[in-house]
Amino acid sequence: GQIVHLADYRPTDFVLERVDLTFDLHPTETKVEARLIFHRSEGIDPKAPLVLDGDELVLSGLLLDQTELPAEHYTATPDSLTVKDLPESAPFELTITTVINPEANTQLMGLYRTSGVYCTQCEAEGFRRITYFPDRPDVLAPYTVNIIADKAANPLLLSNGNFLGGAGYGEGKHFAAWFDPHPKPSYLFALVAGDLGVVEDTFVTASGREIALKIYVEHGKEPRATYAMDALKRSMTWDEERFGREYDLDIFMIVAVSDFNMGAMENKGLNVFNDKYVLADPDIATDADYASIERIIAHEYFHNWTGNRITCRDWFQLCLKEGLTVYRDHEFSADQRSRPVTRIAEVRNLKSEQFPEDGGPLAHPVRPTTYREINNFYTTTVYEKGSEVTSMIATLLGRDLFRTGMDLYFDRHDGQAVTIEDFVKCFEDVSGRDLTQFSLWYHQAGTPLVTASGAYDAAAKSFTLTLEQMQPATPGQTSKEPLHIPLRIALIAEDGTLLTPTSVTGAELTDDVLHLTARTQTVVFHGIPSRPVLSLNRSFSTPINLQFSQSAKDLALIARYETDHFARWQALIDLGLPNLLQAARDAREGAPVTCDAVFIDALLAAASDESLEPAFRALALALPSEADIGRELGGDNDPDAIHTGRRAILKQIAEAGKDIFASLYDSMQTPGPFSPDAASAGRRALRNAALTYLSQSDDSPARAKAAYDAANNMTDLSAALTILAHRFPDTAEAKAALKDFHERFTENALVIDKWLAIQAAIPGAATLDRIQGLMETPLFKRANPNRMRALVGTFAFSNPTGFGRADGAGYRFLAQEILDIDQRNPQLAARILTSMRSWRSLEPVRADHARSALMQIERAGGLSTDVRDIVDRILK
Ligand code: B3K
Ligand code: ZN
Repeated sequence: GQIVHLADYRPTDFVLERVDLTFDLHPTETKVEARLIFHRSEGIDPKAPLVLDGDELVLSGLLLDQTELPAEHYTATPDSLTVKDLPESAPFELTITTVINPEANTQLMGLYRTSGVYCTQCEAEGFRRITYFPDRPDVLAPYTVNIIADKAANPLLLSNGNFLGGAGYGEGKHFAAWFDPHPKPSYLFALVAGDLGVVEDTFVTASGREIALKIYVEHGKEPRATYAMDALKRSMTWDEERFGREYDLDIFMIVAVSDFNMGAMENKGLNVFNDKYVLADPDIATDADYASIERIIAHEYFHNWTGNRITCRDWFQLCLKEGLTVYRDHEFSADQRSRPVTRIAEVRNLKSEQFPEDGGPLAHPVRPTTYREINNFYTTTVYEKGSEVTSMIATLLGRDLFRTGMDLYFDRHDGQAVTIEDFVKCFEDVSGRDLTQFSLWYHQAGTPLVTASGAYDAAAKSFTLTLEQMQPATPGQTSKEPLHIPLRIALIAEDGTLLTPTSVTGAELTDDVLHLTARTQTVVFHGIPSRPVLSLNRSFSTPINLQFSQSAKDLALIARYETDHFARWQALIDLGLPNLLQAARDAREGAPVTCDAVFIDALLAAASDESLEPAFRALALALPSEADIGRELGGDNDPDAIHTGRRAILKQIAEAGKDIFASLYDSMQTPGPFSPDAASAGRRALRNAALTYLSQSDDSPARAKAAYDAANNMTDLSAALTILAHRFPDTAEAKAALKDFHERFTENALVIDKWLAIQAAIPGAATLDRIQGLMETPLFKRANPNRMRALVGTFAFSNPTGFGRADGAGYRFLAQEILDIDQRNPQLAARILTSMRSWRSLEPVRADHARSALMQIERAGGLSTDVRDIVDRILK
C-alpha cells in the first residue's frame, strides 16, 4: 500500500463509453468477459498507454476490436493491465477475460459466495478483483450484464438496472441480461445469483410510474422481510416529499446475505444487505433492531440520489455521499419517530464513537487529504461528523434555503462525479453567504473546545457572554484556524420563560443561532430584565466539547423548563457527569462514593414526568457509559474504578427511586399484540430501564428471572437476559436463562449473535475465559463477520473491565485474534483493531500491556495494508 494524496488527483486519459460484462458463474472458476469501449480524452498524449487496475487477477484473454492482441502490446500483473499502441483518436473495444474463484474469496470483496449464493461487494475497490478496469469513482458508464449459471442452483440471476430478458442456455444452464442506463462508477456494480425467497410489492411514484419492489431473503424467511419493505416504501415517499427525489428505474431490489463486511451497500437498483438489517419479527428483533433496519434501508435508498446519481470524484470526497446521506437518514428518522429522541440517540453515538476517534491517534479530517488504505476511511468521522457538518449548513441557511441549495446541487451535478467544493458552492450560490471559513469543518480534524463564561449586569439589564474556541492538535495538523460555529442558544428566566434580548452586539444572532467566527468573542445581550440561565448548544447544533460551569440549580432549571428537549437531556447529563467522575476517583482511592441529591432529584423527576415521552425518560436514565466516563476523565484511566464508581451511583439512584421504578415497571406495559412503533418501543425502553435500576437494589435475581420468563418479545427477553448475565452472572438463574436462550434460538444465527454479545459484555476479568470457551462452540463461525463482531467486537469495544483486565490478557487475546482474522478478512481485522485507539488514556500498567500487544501485531509478518495502516497510526 502506497500513500495516496488528494493533491495528486488527475482526470483519466481515456473515457469509458460503455461496459458489457458476461459472467459464466462457477463456484471456483467463474469466467468474466468484460467488453469495454474507450476513447482518448481530449488533449492527452496520443501515445499514452491505458492502465487498468486489478487485484489478485490472472488475465486469460485480451482482444482489441475483436482481434487477439499480441503479447508485446500489453503487460499484465495481478494488480494492473497496461495496454500500449492503442488507436489515437477512434473509439476502440477491449475484451478482457479473467477467471476468478468466488469460493476462495474470504475477504468478501469482489465476487464471493455466502450460503451458496453468489454476491458482490465492490466499494471501494472490489471491482478490480473481478476484472481489469479503471476502478475509480469518476469513471462512469452504462452497463449491460449477462449472467450464465446452472439453473437449478441459481434460479435467480440479478444485476443492476432493468431486466432485459433471459432464456435457457443448454447443459442445465440459463442466462439473464440486465441493462443499467444510468452511467455509474464500478463501485456500484452488483451481481447476485442463487436460490432465494422473495417479498414483492409496488410503489407508485409522484409522477405516476409504477416501480416493482423486491426483497430477497433465504427461503422461509419471507415474513421477516415485511418490516423492511414497509420501511422502503416510507423512505421512497419521504424522499419525494422532503427532497423532491423520485426513483429512476423500473425495479428496486434488496438482497439479504449472511456474510457481509458492513451494514449494507447501495449498488444501483440492487442493494445488498447484511441480513441483520433486513430480517425482523418480534420474536427475533429488538426495538433497536427495528430502528436500525428502518434507518439503514432508508440510508441505502437515499444513496440513489446522494451517491449514485451524483457520486464522488475520488475517495477523498467520501463524505460527499456518506455525510450527506447520514444527514438524510437522520432527518428521515426524526420525521418518522420523535425528533428530540432520535437526536439524543445520535449525539450519544457521536460522543461515544466519533469524539474518541477525533481525539485520538486515528483522528482525520471529514475530508482527508491522504490515505494508505481507503477501506480504513469508512469512519465515524466521515459518516457522523460528516452528517453534523451537513446539518450545520442547514442550520446556517435555514430549512428552506437549505432545500433550495439541495435542489441546485441535484440540478447542477446530476450524472457527475464531484467534490465537496462543488457541494458547498451550491449553498453559497443560493444564500449569498461566504462559506469559506465554514468549510474548515471539512479540513480540520479534532473536536473543537468552546469555553464560555457569562456575567449579568442588573443595572444595565445586559448579559455578557464570553466565548473562546480552541482547536486541538491532531495527527499531521498542529496549528488551526478558528471555525464558523453555529451555536444555538436560549436565555431562560428563573420562572422557566424564554428571555428575548432587545438587541445583541458582538456576534450575529439569527433566531436562536449565534454565529461564532473569531477565536474569542464577547457577546452582549441587551434588554434582559433578570439574571438569565443559559442553555448552550441546543439540539447539539454543533459538534463541540463545551466548557461552561453552571450551577446544579441552573442545570436543574434547564432540565425542567427547556422547550428544546435535547437540551433538557443534556442538562441531566451535565448534572450527573461530575458525580460519575468523582465516583471513579473515589473508587480508585477506596473512598466511599456519594451522589449529589440535586442530580438524583432531577433525574427521578424526569423519569416520572408524564408530560415527557417514555423514550426520552428512558434515555435520561441511561447514564453515560464507562467508556464515556473514561473519555471525560481524559487519562490515567482505571476501568475497574470507573466501573465500581458508576455502579455505586446507579445503586444510589436505584435506592432513592425504588418506588418510582416499581410503578414505572407496572405502568409501562404495552398491552395487545407487539408493535414496533416508536411510542411502544419507548414504553418498553422505559420499563426495561426501570427494571435495570430495580435489579441494582435487588439482592436476588428473582425479579429479573420473572421478567425473563414473562417476556413475549425479543426486546424484553434480551433486556432481562442482560440483567441476569451482567448483574447476577454467577447465579443458577443466569446460567439457566443463558442455556434456555441458546436452546430456543440455536437455529437463528442473528439471535445467537445477541447471546454472544450479551456474554461478551459481562463486566470483569472472568469474561475472557468465557469468550474463549464460546469460540469453541459449533455455533461460532470464525469466517462470519457478524459472529466475530458480536463476540470479539463487543468484548473489545464495549467491555472496558473485561477487555481491559489489569494483567493485559484481554489485549494479548485481541492481538492474536487480529492476526488470525487478518489472514482471511483484512477489512474486518482492521475495523476490530480500532477498538485499541484510546490505549494511551489508560493507567500506566494497562497502557504498557496494550502497547506490547500492539507491537506484537506490528512486528508480525504478512500483515495486510489495512491492519498495517491502523496499527502504525495507533502506535505513532
Ligand atoms: N457505501 C457503503 C459502505 C462501503 C464500505 C466499503 N468498505 C455502505 C453505506 O455507507 O451506505
Ligand atoms: Zn452510506
